Parts: sequence; C-alpha cells; structure tokens
Amino acid sequence: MSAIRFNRRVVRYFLIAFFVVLFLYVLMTGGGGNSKSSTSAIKKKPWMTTGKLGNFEPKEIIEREGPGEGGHAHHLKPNQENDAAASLSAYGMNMACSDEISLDRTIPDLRMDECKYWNYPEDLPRASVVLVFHNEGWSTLMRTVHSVINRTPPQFLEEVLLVDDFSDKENLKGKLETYIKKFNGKVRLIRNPERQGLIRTRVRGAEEARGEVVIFLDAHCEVGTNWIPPLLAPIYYNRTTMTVPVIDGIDHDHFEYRPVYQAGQHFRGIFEWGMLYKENELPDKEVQRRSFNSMPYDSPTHAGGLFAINRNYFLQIGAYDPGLLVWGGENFELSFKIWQCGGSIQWVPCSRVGHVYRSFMPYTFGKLAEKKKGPLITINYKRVIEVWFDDKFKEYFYTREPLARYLDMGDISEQLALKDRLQCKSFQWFMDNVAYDMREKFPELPPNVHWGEMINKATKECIDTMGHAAPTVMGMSPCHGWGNNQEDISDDKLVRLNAKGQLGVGERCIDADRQGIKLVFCPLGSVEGPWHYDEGDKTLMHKETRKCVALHPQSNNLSLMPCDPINTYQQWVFKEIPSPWH
Ligand code: UD2
Ligand code: MN
Repeated sequence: MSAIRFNRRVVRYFLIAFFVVLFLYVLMTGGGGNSKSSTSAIKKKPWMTTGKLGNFEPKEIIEREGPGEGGHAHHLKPNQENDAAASLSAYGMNMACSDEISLDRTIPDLRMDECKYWNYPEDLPRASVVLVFHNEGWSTLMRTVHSVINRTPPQFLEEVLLVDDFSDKENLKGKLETYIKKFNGKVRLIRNPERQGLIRTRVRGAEEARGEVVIFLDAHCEVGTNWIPPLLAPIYYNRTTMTVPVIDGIDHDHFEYRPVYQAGQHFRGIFEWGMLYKENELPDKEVQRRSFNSMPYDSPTHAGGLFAINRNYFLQIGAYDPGLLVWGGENFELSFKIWQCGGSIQWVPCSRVGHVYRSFMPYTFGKLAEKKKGPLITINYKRVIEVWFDDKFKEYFYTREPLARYLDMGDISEQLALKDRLQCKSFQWFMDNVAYDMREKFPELPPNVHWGEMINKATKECIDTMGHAAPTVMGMSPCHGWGNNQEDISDDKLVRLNAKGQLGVGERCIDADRQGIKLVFCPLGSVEGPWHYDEGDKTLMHKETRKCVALHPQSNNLSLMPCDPINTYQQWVFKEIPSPWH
C-alpha cells in the first residue's frame, strides 16, 4: 500500500515539476500569455545587415529615358496649353501631362539609406491592394496599378482590387475590363451599382478582398522601391497594428515626384479641434524608443488614404462607421477606434508611396449629400467626436465649430454599442498615452465668450475675411453672409472671441499690425489672444498697443486707432448665427 502511495506521490511531484518547467519555458520564450502577439517568439523580427542589401531589395536599379522618368517633371509644349487647362479643371490634375508619361515610369528611391539593409521574414501575409475610384483619369489610375505590379514581390500580392464607385467616364467602362485581362487575373474589378462615396466603397473593397491584409491606396499613387515588406511586417507580428507608408508628393501639374518631408525627419498624424488633419514632428520619446531611425513608430492618426490593415481585424472592429458619408472624417474614426479599442497605428519610414495632391476636388458628393442638411464633412466629424470623444473634449470641437451643434448627425447608437462591446478606453486615455504631444500645438480650448457675426455699430456691416486665406487684411461686407458654401461652415464671417482674448475665424486668428486688422495663422501651442473686449463700451482693444479696432468711415478699411468709446465706428457687437439648417 504505502509503496504504491509513495510512487503516486513521486509521480505527482514529477508531474508538478514538469508543468512548472514547461510554464517557465513558455513564459521565457514569450510563447503565451501575451495576448497582443501570441506567436511572436517563433516569428523572426526584421533584421539589419549593414552593408549587405536586404533580402527583398531589387537586384538591379532600373533606369529609363523618357517623359517624367526618374520622377522628373514633364513639361508640355506651349501648343498643348488648352488640353492641359481642360484636364486640370476636369480632374484636378493635368491629365494631358500624365498621358505622356509611361505607366511604368521610374521614380527616385527617397528612402533613408538604412532602409536598404533591412531583411524581412519570407512568410509575410499576402495583401489585396484595394483602389477605390470615382471618375479618375485613366493614366493616373493605371500608373497606380502598374507601379504596384512592378514593385511588389508576387508572393505578397494576392491581387489588385479595383472598386469603381459608379464612374460615368466612358474610358472606365469596357476599355478597363479589357485592359486588365493582361494581368492574368492579378487585377480584379468590381463596380458599385450606385454612388457610395469613398468610405463605403472601401468597406466593400475590404469585404470582397481575398488577401489576409488589405492595403488601401488612392487611385492616383505610385509605390516606391520595396514598399511592401516593411508595411506587412508589423501586421505579421501583431494583427491589431495598422501601418501607414510615408507619403511623397506628385505634382498635379507636371508630375514631379518629390518628398514632402526633409530627409530623415519624421512626422506623425494629429488633428486640431476643428478636426482638420495636422502633423507634428516625432516626439523625442518616440525617437528614443527605437534602435534605428528607420524603424516604424506610433502615430495617433493618419491622413486617410494609404494604409495596410489585417482584413479580418478591420471588419471585426466594424470597418468604418456606415453612417459616415462619402468623404472625410473616416481617418479619425478609424484612428480613434483602433487606439481606444486596443490596437495601434504605426508609420513606416521605409515604405514610401507617392500621391497626387489635386488642385481642387473635381467631383461632387452626389445624391448622398443632397439628402443631408448642412455640410456633410462636418456632419461626419460630429458623428466621430460624439462617439469617440469624452464630454470634455466634445466641447472643444463645438467651441471651434459652434454651428456644428445644430447639425443632425443621425443615429449613433450602433457605434456606441460597438465601443461598449469592444471595451474601448476613454478619449482621455488616448490623449494622455498616444496623442500626448498634441497640446504642444493645439492646447485645450477656453470657451467662447462670444461667437457669430461681428457687426459694426455705425455701418451695421460685418467683419469678413473676404474669401482670402491668411495672411490677409480683414474687410467689411453686409452681414448674414453665411451658408453660401454648404461644404464649409467655418464661414468667412463666423468669428469667435475666447475667454483669453483670442479672436478666431475657422482655424485662423485675427491680429493687428500697422497695415491694419489681419487674418493670420494662430500661434501654435497658445490659446491666448491680443484682444480685450469691453462689454459696456463694445470696443475691441489691442492689449499691447492699447488701441481699438476702428472702421474708417470713408475708406471702409479697418485699423487700430486711439480708443474713443463713444465713436460708433469703434463699437462692435457679436450676434450668434441661428441654425442655417432647419
Ligand atoms: C484624403 C485622403 C483620402 C481620403 C480623404 C478623406 C490621402 C492621400 N487621401 O483626400 O484617401 O481619406 O482624405 O475622406 O490621405 N473616391 C470614391 N468615391 C467618391 C469620392 C472619392 O471612390 O465618392 C475615391 C477617389 O477616386 C480616390 C479616393 O476615393 O481614389 C480618395 O479621394 P480623393 O483622392 O479625392 O481624396 P484626397 O486625396 O483629397
Ligand atoms: Mn487622393
């Protein structure tokens, strides 16, 4: 009996010891427990072989002669000026010029030198490159496709998926179907039966894609040397990481390919409180976190157009809010959602993609916009902030865009339920841990003391930017001038005076110098302003010079004059603008 019991005890001790050792082994090799990347231990991290080219670097550098080759500017002949002007106004880019440049043109390798020596695992996930388009020009669309086919190792490219958002241009119909046959199935085309806008069209692209990863690009891009392995690698280690290439600029007039940032300088995506996309230099903390300056780094937001994400993860987190319409704000929705719900966004310096920034938006928002009262992009912003911001931060948005309070954003209960279900963190957490560098540039906003039109007592006219961009002098015009431009509610006459004496119009500020009263860039990182408004006298005094804003009766010009509180040309009243969208 006792011998058997003794043996059992030995076996039991042996088993316990065995499991303890096994547990420690698993713990030490990182094979378990870490929910972020449960298999990271067996996945080899990218490795640097200084002096020896990385495993996916092209073996030879291709050089070609011809218009636009090497990413050089291509200038048309003087007798082509009409074609150039016509295409510029139809597409927001000079298609006449683009049409003369090869679809296979070469572009310069603008990566940091270090990038050439990184090696990546051979078993990275395969990607569907998804291009959504609405009435894009043929040659810029196809140059995007060609550049992807030419510069992506085939083993990583599942397909290029073209998603036509109900274009009506003739050459995007049958001709396109015929043309893509030459890619032997690598390029696939699907079409929306109705205009859906870029946001919903991208979601459809993700749903239809066959790759493990989807990479979205605008339909007027050119991908750079060895662009794909560095984008795929972070996702391979962690499926909740979304990656973003560094975007270079392609000139919309002559198609020169050039960097947007100075060599070796890193920026990351943030935003200002009116939800305009902004960038900030990479904070020291992030620089120091990495052993090489060419390594990916965390970014709070992204510009929107170009990124890679695990397809299932994207769909699991609800892709984009289906209530967002056509264009704008989706980049913030995805950024906040990813960070607040446990994922991350990394910008990847070794992956570069060029994008044609258009001179203006050549398309309208179609039927989807007609159903809406008010500016559609601001409605999108309102949805995004109402879902993802904490109450305190929502106020900053409404301080910066007072008219947004009146907008009907539709039903957001599904989005709030999703946020709950995914147990997402607060916006305060996001600001403290991810976008902690934002307050350097865009500090929290003090409330408006007044907002609306700023009316002169003598002439009953209103102060106005006159449609000019800063820096410019402010002018005067008849009041009630808002609402001409439905796309943009930061109206030229919508002025805000904050509790610290800052006078704002949209994202700009009003200041004064010898030349007059001016619209200027607001000082970065400050909400303090130069003004003191006297509630009794209705004068607006420039604190530094102690002079007052005065309207000149003859010229109708604005300038600083010695204060004269009984002079009605120096008296100003603010009148809130009632909802323009009943
Ligand atoms: C930026 C983004 C863009 C998108 C947008 C905000 C970059 C480089 N670009 O504007 O990707 O995030 O901000 O929403 O970050 N399109 C459609 N249907 C439409 C309208 C557009 O399919 O109804 C396509 C269009 O053909 C293009 C893509 O969507 O391929 C992006 O549109 P864009 O190039 O006009 O946007 P962009 O670069 O001004
Ligand atoms: Mn674009």
